[in-house]
Amino acid sequence: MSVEVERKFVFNADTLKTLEEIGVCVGQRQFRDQYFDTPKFDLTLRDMWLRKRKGCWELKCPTTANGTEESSEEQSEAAALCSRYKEITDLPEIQRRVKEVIKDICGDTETEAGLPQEDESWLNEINLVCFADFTTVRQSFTLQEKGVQIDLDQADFGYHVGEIEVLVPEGGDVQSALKKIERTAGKLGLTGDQRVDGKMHVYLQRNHPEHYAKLLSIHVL
Ligand code: V4E
Repeated sequence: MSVEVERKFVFNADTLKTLEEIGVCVGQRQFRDQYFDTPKFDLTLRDMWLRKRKGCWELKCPTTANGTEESSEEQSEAAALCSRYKEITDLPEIQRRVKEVIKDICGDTETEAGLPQEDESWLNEINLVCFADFTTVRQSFTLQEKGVQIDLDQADFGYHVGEIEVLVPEGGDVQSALKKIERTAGKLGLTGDQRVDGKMHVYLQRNHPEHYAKLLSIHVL
């Protein structure tokens, strides 16, 4: 399991030019994301994001879900511009965590263990439905700074956003990841001191405005 530390940014033709000068384009790909939740949005209200991308399941959960306090360094200005999520890709572990939440709400449910990734029967069993479905064209870059990836995303619903991302093994050095991100932002000439909305912010705002408002009010978004 790893922790994804990332900072989103607004990009334009100048950012792309800078990136092409200081980085290496490592490819362009297109993928479809389908996000799932209960009809009452029990997962996303807990900041848990379950999705299927390219046939694989992924769950993003807050890193402080177990109540761990963050150090003052981790609450710095640079950190405030970044998000941190645990990324879980092991399907049985994803099912276990999702069921843990659902169980608290609807009581115990039984699902078949060891289902293949393509089998979606577990979704029906615990009443998960798709609430977001969109496709992204992503151009990825690396810089000399080790372990930093920069993605420029164009979503099919008319929103584009960049992200600087560093993956940290769980329990690893988040501080150093934040510093790498800050240095990279400097090289790209990013000046903003406000968090930039991700694709899901804009998707929910347009397609599920009430839920979006609720997530804002409880500070999930
Ligand atoms: C964690 C999260 C969501 C799930 C999607 O995460 P995101 O990083 O936006 O996905 P993507 O496709 O852009 O990047 P990849 O996963 O390929 O690296 S949707 C909302 N959140 C929470 C969240 C937040 N509170 N603030 C910011 C800036 N981003 C995400």
